[in-house]
Amino acid sequence: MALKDTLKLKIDEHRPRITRLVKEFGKVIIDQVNIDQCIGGARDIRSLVTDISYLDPQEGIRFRGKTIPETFAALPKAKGSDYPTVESFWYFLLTGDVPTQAQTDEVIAEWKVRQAVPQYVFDAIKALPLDSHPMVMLSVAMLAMQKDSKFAAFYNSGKFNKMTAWESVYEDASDIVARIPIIAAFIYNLKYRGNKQIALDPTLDMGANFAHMIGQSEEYKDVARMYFILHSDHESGNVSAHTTHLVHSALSDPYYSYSAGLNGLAGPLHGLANQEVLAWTMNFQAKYCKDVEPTKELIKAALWDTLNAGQVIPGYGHAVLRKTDPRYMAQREFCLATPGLKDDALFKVVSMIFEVAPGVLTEHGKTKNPWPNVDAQSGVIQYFYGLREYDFYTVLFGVGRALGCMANITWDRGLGYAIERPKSVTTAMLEKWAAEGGRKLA
Ligand code: HAX
Repeated sequence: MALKDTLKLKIDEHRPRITRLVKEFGKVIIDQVNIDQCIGGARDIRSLVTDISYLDPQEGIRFRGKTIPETFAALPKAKGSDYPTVESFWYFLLTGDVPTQAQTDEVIAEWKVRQAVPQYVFDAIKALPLDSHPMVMLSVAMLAMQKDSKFAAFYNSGKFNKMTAWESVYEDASDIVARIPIIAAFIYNLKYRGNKQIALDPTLDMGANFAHMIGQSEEYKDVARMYFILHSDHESGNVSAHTTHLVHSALSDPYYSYSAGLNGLAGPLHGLANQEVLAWTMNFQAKYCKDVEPTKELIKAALWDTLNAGQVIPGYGHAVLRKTDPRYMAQREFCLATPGLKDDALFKVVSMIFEVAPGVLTEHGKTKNPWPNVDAQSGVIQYFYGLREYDFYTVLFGVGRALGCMANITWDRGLGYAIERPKSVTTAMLEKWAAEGGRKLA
């Protein structure tokens, strides 16, 4: 059965569960909110629902119930590779089912049709100053495509219907995930390769074609597949996923929604941390290792200098995780298993930071999680394969994150989730409730 038909069945099956929860159990309490959470970024408040992925603080991410190794093991592999195709992962994220090879091939074929990026998108990118950040280019490209949104057209058609609205979200979402690697490759070639563009290869899967379009090696095809899958989804509360969900909850179409999500991803406390990690490591080498080899002592000194300057150690800490991010470990294992990479000088420095930073952060005593997150490792791999322009790394993250954000908003519409609108209070109200020992609940 085609992906969209399977999805329809799944959504139809799921709807009664949501209806029953709201009708029969709507007033059941599942969490409470304190002043810390109210002032401190709504941390840990259980107020979002998604079945696409779940983040356990100790275990890390599960996609549709599967850990990262289980996900990689279960999905059909790309031709001649040990890694799954991104297309099979998309099917899995959307439906929760591991696709067969035939179902995967159907998605690959479907994306080939969808991936034709209109010329005006490239023109919009080119109209920007070349020294614009590549995330600006990606976000502008996303917005430029809005004019052809199928969801917006459906909304404006006068036939808008809540029950079928998800179908046009699915159409836009699929166009976005198929096109975004093509746009990213265009930005890369425009910005760093003197606009020497490479035509897409219609015989390749998404990851392999991205590698081809940025002039990369055969081995990089697996890097792209792994990278896009690892960065796809991290449940709903992170800034990029939450922003995409929030904007779409106003029935803004997927282009508006993901452009907004990308703008959130571009923050240094979120997706831009991968660029920051490389910048930190390069600065460290330039400043502390002019005439000497990097050592743990030098790294420790540099980490303390960063902390004492009131800055964060990029790539470390997490709002939910309380252990080393399994996305970090998956990339580290890739490095250890790749000839050349495991002996790479930059990998060695990053490994030394891994040995030292958790102790330093623990001694510093502020962060709740001193362990590395996904961004601490990802730049090393890109750098090794020759992607040395590290302000591009968040664009790679954005290509992967599109999969999770688009799967989520397709389901948001399928299940008819409401416009998001939390309630504000004033500081004086908090002070009053603090003095009274808590707000009196009716
Ligand atoms: N270095 C220094 N201080 C840190 C820190 C780090 N890596 N991580 C947390 N802290 C500090 C916080 O700034 C905060 O200090 P204040 O009390 O002075 O405000 C304190 O420790 C408590 O923070 P927390 O509760 O442990 O962490 P938060 O949930 O508030 O923030 C962050 C989570 C990821 C934003 C944070 O750990 C951080 O800034 N890390 C560095 C940037 C980074 O790597 N971001 C990427 C995260 C993963 C991701 O989204 N990838 O896209």
